[in-house]
This record gives sequence, C-alpha cells and structure tokens, in this order.
Amino acid sequence: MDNSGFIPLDWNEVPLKEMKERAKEILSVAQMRRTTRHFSTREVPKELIEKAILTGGTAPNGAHLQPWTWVVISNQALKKKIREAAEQEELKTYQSRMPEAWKEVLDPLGTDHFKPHLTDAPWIVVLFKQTKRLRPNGEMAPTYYSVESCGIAAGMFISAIHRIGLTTLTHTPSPMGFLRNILGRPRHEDALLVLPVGYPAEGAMVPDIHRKTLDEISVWFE
Ligand code: IYR
Repeated sequence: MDNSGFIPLDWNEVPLKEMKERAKEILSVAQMRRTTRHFSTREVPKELIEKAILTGGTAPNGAHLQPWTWVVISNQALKKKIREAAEQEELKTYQSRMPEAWKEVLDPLGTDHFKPHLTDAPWIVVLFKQTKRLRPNGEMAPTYYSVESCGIAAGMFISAIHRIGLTTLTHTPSPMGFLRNILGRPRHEDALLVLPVGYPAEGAMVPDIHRKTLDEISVWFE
C-alpha cells in the first residue's frame, strides 16, 4: 500500500480496569440525557455551541466529504420566523397529515404543533445535509451516505451538548423546505434536524418513559 498521505495513528492504550470505569461512566452520563420541551431563555456562551459543532464534525462520514452544514441562529427575529413557519407546517401535519398509528405513539410524549422552544432557546442549530459536492473540475457530484453521516454527527453533537451541561431537542418539522428558503441555503442542501439548545426551564418536565433493556435491544452470537 502506498503510504503517502498517511500518518501514524495517535493512540493511547487504556488499561482494562480504567476502560471498565469509563464504560460505566459514559453509560451513566448517557442515561441522564432526556429530551425536554421546556427551555429557559437564559443566555449560553457562543463558544459552547462552537465546541459542540466541532465535536459533531468529528463524526465518521462517507468518503470523508463531511457532508454537513450547521446553521446557527441566535437572532431573535430569525428564530421567530423559523418558529412561525415550523408551527404552520406542523399544524397541518398534526391536523391532517399524521395517521392515527403515528398519533397514538406521539400522544404519551405530549408533542404538538406548538413550538415555544424555537424562540425560548438562546440558540437554534439547523443541520443541513449536503446531497452534492463541488468537484475540483467545477462539476457537481453526489455525496455518499449523507443521511448516515449527518445522523452520526447529530448524535455526537447531542451527546456533546448533554456532556457540556446543556439540553437540546431534536425537532423534525415536516416538510422542511421552508428552512432552506428562510436560511438561504442552496438547493443541494436539505435540512435534516432543528436543534434548539439552551438550559432547561425552571420546573422543566419530561414524559415518564423507560428505555429498553439490553436483552430487548440486542442479539448476540458468541
Ligand atoms: N415532526 C413533528 C412530529 C414528531 C414526530 C416524531 I416520530 C417525534 O418523536 C416527535 C415529534 C414534531 O417535531 O413535532
């Protein structure tokens, strides 16, 4: 194999005992993560959002094209515009586009078309997936596995926000075309997730849900 363009892997072995401690610790941190719909308007320093986005940007991704654009909004007028447009679409979705089978699983989670978190949270991060890239020869060409890549990046961003000590909600207004227009993104970028970020409100509530056990979520062949 031609090694030009390669560098040695920077790797520090972790003793097994410490790995076990770290495994427990990361699980207990993750178990504390909950999605609340109640956000405080309290300010959050920009540098925390920057670090979380850079963490998302370390995600493994198709052909290392890093097919994501993170659009970050703190401007109150723009947040209001996004909220109004999202609520308009969501009203139609909840009223007529959503089949009964979908409503029945959302009901216990208390979601509806009302999206106050989009104006309460100090930051909104909108993750766009890039479906095409510009080749050095000036032509447009596809990106690869951009949904998977952005899904992983979003997961890492969400974990970072949680670990930093803030909260975020994965909002999926549908259809999402309005975000491209409002935020002036090109046609080859599709909005994937809207992620308000902030502190939870005083007295924030979450649904009383339970996570599946290891047996329920995994199958092993040893
Ligand atoms: N997109 C809507 C509806 C919604 C759908 C699912 I699946 C959820 O887990 C939560 C909400 C919304 O964002 O409200």
